[in-house]
Amino acid sequence: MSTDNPILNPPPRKHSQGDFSLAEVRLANRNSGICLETLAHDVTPLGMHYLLNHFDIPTVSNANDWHLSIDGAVDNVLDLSMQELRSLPYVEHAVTLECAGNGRAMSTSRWPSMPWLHEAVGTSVWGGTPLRGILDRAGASSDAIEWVFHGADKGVDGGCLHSFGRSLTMMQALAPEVMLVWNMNGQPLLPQHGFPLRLIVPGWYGMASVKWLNRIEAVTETYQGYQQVNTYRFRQDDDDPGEPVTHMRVRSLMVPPGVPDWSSRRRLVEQGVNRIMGRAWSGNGVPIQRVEVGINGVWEDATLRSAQGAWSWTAWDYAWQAAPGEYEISCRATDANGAIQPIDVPWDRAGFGNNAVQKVEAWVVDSFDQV
Ligand SMILES: Nc1nc2c(c(=O)[nH]1)N[C@H]1C(S)=C(S)[C@@H](COP(=O)(O)O)O[C@H]1N2
Ligand SMILES: [Mo]
Repeated sequence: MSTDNPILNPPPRKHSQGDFSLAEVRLANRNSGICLETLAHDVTPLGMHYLLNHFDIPTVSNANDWHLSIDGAVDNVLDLSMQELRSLPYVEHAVTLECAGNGRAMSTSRWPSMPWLHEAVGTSVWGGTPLRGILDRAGASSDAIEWVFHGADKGVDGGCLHSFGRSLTMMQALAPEVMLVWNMNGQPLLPQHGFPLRLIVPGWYGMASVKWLNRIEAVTETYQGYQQVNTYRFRQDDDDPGEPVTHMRVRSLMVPPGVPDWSSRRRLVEQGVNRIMGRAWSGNGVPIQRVEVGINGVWEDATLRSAQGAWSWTAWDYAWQAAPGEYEISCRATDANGAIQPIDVPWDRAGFGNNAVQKVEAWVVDSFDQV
């Protein structure tokens, strides 16, 4: 293989500022975010959940041809068809997923990757079977320390050709909320969300929830896959060994009030009471304790509505008495551990974990009857 192949011998990646590159726009067209107005739904409508696909979506025309193998350091190697999986105990849970790169494009110095603003989040009712039952059946050998989840999609990142794979420690994988799923909001998974089978790891950033899952492998040494060790680490700079990205950080988003200006997405609002609503969530099953709404930097408490379950976002709302003028509207959540969203973007080399507050620009007018 020639050494000047730019895919296998890529130049070092560089941060950028200002205008988005063609490569960023290309990624943004493949990986959609939610439309913020769908935050009004408890469950994100099917097809409107955000998407993050590193490589190509595998072509799977018949779920009945799919197999999941469970092998490596196990007592019983298993090879399960979708029919066999569907005969296992069925559970459904509403789970909020968020991409670890959500907010990346808000950094002044951007890592060349998917340029998310705020909308890489969604909540679905995932249906399938608890992972634990299957892992117990396979039985990890006494020297096994991790389970590796392999997806069917393959591609290159940082010069490394690999299929998408992630690992969990034995303990993390045995958590009762971790699921193997084939349904999303009562329908079969859509192709882009992992049809016919994926993992869902509630409370974690999305990268842990491996799609197009076809192999679970017990390993006796820590998994060194690209998506485990080369990326998904919080790092200050290139030399920082960093810390693995795991659970979601506390965050909130609002449905922007009023109506949008088509291209800038700034909001035009009619004076009077405007109910601002949104969602807040944190990771690792930690509940939301408080949400505040900031109107030109003056913070007031929003009212929390009940959460749909331990792993799903909490609804909140706030009655804004809007008088004519120009506004910046923000929302900020605090979780039960006291973690609060920062106002400014926290620095991370690859733009992971940016949970800085959302800011919406709005102009309030007397009445829409004038227009
Ligand atoms: N096989 C595979 N699984 C994957 C990915 C991927 O590219 N390939 N992307 C991960 C990332 S980074 C996220 S944020 C979630 C996104 O899930 P969604 O597209 O269903 O929202 O899937 C995760 N699972
Ligand atoms: Mo992600």
